[in-house]
Amino acid sequence: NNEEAAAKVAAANADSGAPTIFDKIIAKEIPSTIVYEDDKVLAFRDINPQAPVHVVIIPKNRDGLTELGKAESRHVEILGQLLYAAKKVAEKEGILHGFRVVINNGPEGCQSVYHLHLHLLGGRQMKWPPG
Ligand code: IU
Repeated sequence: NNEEAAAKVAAANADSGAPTIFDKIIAKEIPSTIVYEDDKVLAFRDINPQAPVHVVIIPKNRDGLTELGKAESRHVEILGQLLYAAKKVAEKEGILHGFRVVINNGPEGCQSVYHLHLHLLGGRQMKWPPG
């Protein structure tokens, strides 16, 4: 039935701790359109954009941060750096007047890649509540 199918999909998408495709994007083994990069943070255009501006912002070193729900005190600095990078990218993209930052967490939060990432969305009128 539908519930079983949904549970299977959620389980398949749960945090396994395995390396993700984002490591290959960081290593530039897979091409991506990078919009911002520094020592700690990489930001690239989402391959399946949900808004005219849709940028994925990630720590270069996952360091156990597969999802926000796994955050520990050692991650506080990188968490701040990711948010500050979101502001810098929003500025660069010309959407400082209105944008949204999203973190999907876990199967029920619709997380599909288990390397913590921020979605920066903008360039259109956002709606509330999100789906
Ligand atoms: P999510 O919050 O885990 O669902 O977000 C993962 C995002 O990564 C999603 O929006 C994908 O379109 C995006 N993405 C990507 O940009 N490049 C890739 O190679 C893969 C996913 I896999």
